[in-house]
Amino acid sequence: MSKGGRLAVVLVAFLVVAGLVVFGVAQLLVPGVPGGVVNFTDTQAAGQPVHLTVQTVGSIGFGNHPTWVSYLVKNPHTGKWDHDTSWELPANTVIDMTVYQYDSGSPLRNQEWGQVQGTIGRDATLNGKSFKVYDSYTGNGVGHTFAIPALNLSVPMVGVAGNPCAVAPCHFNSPHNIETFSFKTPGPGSYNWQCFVPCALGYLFGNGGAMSTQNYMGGELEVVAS
Ligand SMILES: [Cu+2]
Repeated sequence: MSKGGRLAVVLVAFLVVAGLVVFGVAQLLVPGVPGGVVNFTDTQAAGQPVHLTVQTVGSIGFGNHPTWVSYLVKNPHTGKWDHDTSWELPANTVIDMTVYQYDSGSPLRNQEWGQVQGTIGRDATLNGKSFKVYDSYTGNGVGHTFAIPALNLSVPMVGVAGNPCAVAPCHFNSPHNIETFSFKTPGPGSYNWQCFVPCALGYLFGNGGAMSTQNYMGGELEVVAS
């Protein structure tokens, strides 16, 4: 092969490798492809409370990021657990939320996150008992928060003891806490919800990865006129 030919081969090989590296890095930076939107607008008569059930898991166990913490939602139409964190809800309607918390916890860096805020009655229930604040230095600490910044709503998700379930959806035979609370949707609009506990293990300050990726530790409330 001529010198020019060899140079061309090396150049092409270099460009291919460089292209793959750029593509690989881009893949790491691009947030997960948003999933569908689970529709809760036609699950009950107009004006009646909407029942919204989610679970939090310590590791999703499937997909592109099997080790990531995540939320899942119970699809009201199929009864199945979907890995979608965008939910279409009717405006000005009470949402009765139930959270099955399957993840472990730890003391919070910011004790504010232990407070229940923005819910109807400014409280929540933990395994049937009402509470307004959870001291994360007790029990198994707090794993996550469910927070809607636009509504000043935040509820701590109390951690479980023992071996957290490793593959979602988790079932009642794994250790879990059940929390409930209610809030009222505002007028139509798109409102993000998220977890504020830096729970993305292995990322800078725990805030990358699952914390900043749709369908893991955050999502959207798509509130529509009812
Ligand atoms: Cu979290």
